[in-house]
This record gives sequence, C-alpha cells and structure tokens, in this order.
Amino acid sequence: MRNIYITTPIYYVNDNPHIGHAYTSIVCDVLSRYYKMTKNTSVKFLTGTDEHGQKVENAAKINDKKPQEFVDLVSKNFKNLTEILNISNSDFIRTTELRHKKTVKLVWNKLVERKQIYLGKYEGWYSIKDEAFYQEKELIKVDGKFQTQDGTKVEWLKEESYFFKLSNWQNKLLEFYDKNINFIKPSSRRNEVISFVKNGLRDLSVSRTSFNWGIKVPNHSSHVIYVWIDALTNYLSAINYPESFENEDYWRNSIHIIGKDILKFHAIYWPAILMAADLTPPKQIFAHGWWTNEGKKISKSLNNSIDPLRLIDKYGLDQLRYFLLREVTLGQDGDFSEKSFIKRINSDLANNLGNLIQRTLKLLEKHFDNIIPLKISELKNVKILLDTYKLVTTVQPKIENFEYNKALESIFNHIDQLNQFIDNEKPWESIKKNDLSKASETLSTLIECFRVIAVILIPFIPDSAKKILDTLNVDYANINFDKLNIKFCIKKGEKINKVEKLFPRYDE
Ligand code: ME8
Repeated sequence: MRNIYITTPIYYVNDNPHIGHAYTSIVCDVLSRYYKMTKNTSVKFLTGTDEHGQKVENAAKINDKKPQEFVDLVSKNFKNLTEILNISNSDFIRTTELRHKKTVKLVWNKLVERKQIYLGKYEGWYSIKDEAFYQEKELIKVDGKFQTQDGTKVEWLKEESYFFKLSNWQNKLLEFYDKNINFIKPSSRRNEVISFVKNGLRDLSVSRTSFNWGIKVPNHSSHVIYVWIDALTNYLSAINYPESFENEDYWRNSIHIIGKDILKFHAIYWPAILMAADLTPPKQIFAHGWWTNEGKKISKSLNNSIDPLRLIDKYGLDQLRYFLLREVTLGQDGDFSEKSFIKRINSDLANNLGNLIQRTLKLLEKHFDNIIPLKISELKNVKILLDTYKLVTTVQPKIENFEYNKALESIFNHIDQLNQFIDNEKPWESIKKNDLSKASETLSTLIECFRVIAVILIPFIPDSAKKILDTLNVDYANINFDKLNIKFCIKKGEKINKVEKLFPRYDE
C-alpha cells in the first residue's frame, strides 16, 4: 500500500477567499483525486486556515470583532469554498484548534531541547502583510520610505525576541537540496532557493511581543510564537505527528503545493526547522505561479479580486476548474480574463466534448432505443479504441509530473480525433441508408471511448465526468486507472440513460 499526503497552504483569514486560493486548492484536488484512482494508494489531503498573527488581529479590530469571533466567521467562508469547489480534502485544519496548538508547542520544545532557539533582541524591518522579516538589501526606497520589491509596506521593529539558529543550517540545507533533487519543483524555483541560501542565512526571529493573537511561547507568555512557525506546523498537527508516528509513512510521502510567494518559508525555513527538531523534511514542495486579472496584479488597493463564487454561479464549477487547469502551465503565471475563459470553455467543453457526446448519444436514443448494440470483440475499428486506451498511459505520468495542461491537451487532442472519426464514419448516413450494422459499430466504438475519456477526466472535472459515466451506466465507485482496459468495457444489450446537456455555450 502506498500512502500519500497532499497539502494546500493554510489560508489567512484576514480576507475573503479569491481565485488564487481556489486555484491552489483545485490543483491539489486534481492530484488527490488522481492518486486515489491509482492502485493500492491511500491519500490524505489537507487544507485549512491560518488564523493567528498580527495581520489577522488587525483585521479583527477593523471589523470590530474579537479575534476568535472574527476567525470563526472567516474560516467558515474558506470551508464553504472548499465544499463549493468540490475539493476532496480528508481534513480541514484551523490553527486555533487545540490539536494544532499542542503540536506547535511540542515542536518548539524540541527546538529548545536541542538548543536551536535562544533569546535575543530583534531590530529590523517587518512586513505585517507578508508576516515576514526583511533585510535592508531586500528592500527598495520609494519617496524616502523602504518597501518590499512588491511594494508592501514595512515597519521598523525593535523588540526582545527568540531566535532560531537558521544560520547553522545553511550547509545542511544545501546538502539536503543536493541529495533530494526533486524536493523543490519546478526546477527554476529550486535554483532560486539554492542561490538565496548560498547568499547566506541569518538567524530567524521566531517570537513577537508587541501583540497577543497567537500561540504563547511555553514558559514565557509575553512572547507569541512567530506566525510562520505556527502555520507551517499545521502540516504535522493534522497527522498527529510527531506525537504519534502512526502516520510517518504519509509524512515521508508528503507534497506541499503552494504559490511562489511563500516558497522561502516552505523550502528554506521549514526543512531547517524540521531537521533542527530531528524530524524529516517533507518529500516535495511544488510552487505554482501567480494569477493576474486582465494583466494587473490582484490586490486590495486595486479592488480587482476575482470572486470564484460569481464565476461558478454564472458558468459552472467544472468550467472554472477546466479553465484554470488548462490555460497555464502549472508553475508559470497566468492571466485571467472573462473573454478567454468563455472562449476556452466554449471551444473545448461545449463544442469539442459536449457536442460529440450529445450527437452520438442522440443517435443511439433515436435509432437504437438507447441500447448498446455491440460488444467490444465485435468492433472492427480497433485503432481508435487502442489509441483511447493508450491515452491513459500518456496522461498518467503527465499528472504525476504536474503537467496538467499537457495532460488535458492530450485528452482534448484525442477528443478531436474522435470528432474526426464520427465525421468520417457518418453514422447518420448509414442509418439513412438503413445500414444499421455500420452505425452500430461506430456508435458502440464511440461509447467505449467516452467511458475511458470520462474516467480520465474525473480528477479534472469530476462532476461532469461522473455525469457522463452516469449516462453510460458505468459504475465508477471503485474505478481506477488500471481498470481502464478492454476487460471492463461496455456491455452489449445494456440500456444507457438519456443524455442531458453537459456544457452550455456562452456568448463570446
Ligand atoms: O500565505 N495567484 O496565506 P494566504 C495564485 N497563511 N495563487 C494565489 C494568488 C494568486 N494571485 N493569491 C493567493 C499565506 N494565492 C499563509 C500560508 S502555509 C503554512 C501558510 C494562493 O491567504 C497561493 O497558494 O496569503 C498562495 O501561496 C496562497 O494563496 C497564499 O495564501
């Protein structure tokens, strides 16, 4: 049995969820659904909310709420989004939960025991928005004031603080990256991280005293544990590790999927903290790119956040999932515009896939009373069938390598071929000429191809894929990729269901 652990970042509850959060969760969902459909694999899939820190405390104040009351409210919005996006997570963690606080304290105490933490004084720049410390060389000066390269405000902090001996881990980290070539993906990000670490690491301030909303440092309650140590530890809390080693195997096969903005925390601080606490780093960090809105950075000040709920309401969930997954290469940045969204879903989902299924099944309904006319061994046009089965082995490694758009490209190129097949075979003409045996063959072949295509599409557009399988009367409860072959094919004489419209067309 293979155990796999997939995680999204835990999202800050200072604001409502937007398209970027939806994107990461969908990307993780594809992988989770995919692995669940591979043989002998068990998947744990975690998402959740990051509820401590100065940023959240300030947001609660602005909303005139007590922090706990505020985080309870906003966390619910993220949980709802998870449900609306049809995310198949097995757990949802909140950093205000007891199980999490317990693990954070445990990790902290391990670091203290191993002399990896000391008390000192922090004096330097801090960004509340990023909840991150910056060195002056990382900042730029605009109108006489320092800010981050992204234009985020920083403020000068001077306070007593605990420090983590990050500087001691520079060489160990470089050795670790060297030995674990696939730890950071894509490789361009790996190079970025390595050059950052080679430039030298300073000890990391890991406690704050100027606000309250967080987990208190054990035995020193005027200090709150730095929100990033708190947040990163969520990945352990959810599997009750290292308190119990029952889930160690999941941990050894853990994949953190994140946005490129938080790579430094995951690829540098996190493995260093874990090694310092004598724990194993996760198996892999995958950093995806950034979505912009019609070429502009999504930001509060521009008030241009894209609301996934509005898009789902207007166009449908699978349409949104499909666009986000198909439009960009995972790892690169993407630009959202409603125009390109509509164009993409019209051409691929409504025309290419939906229309093909619709016209095939309408013919079956009208002329064969919805009964599958032939069995596989009676079909002569084996090439198109074999190409369809082969698609499974083409797509699998692409998903495992995070090449989702290439996987979808292969699937939809193949659907093009199926469209060509029906156009060449012209079953409507055979029917007109009363040559029902030729039409039987074309339609039975296509139905078998739809079965395979629909199963391959489950990780990407689960609702629509299941709708197709329901129409074809395919039991997908225990279906997996290894079963996508001739042995489990369509059955002659079986009645399928009436086809419903799958993907509407929208005005371009
Ligand atoms: O950073 N494009 O939370 P956060 C793509 N709590 N992805 C985007 C995006 C965009 N425009 N905007 C946000 C935090 N994201 C911490 C994480 S984890 C231990 C703690 C996604 O609410 C992307 O995954 O700011 C990014 O990394 C994450 O949301 C940041 O979410």
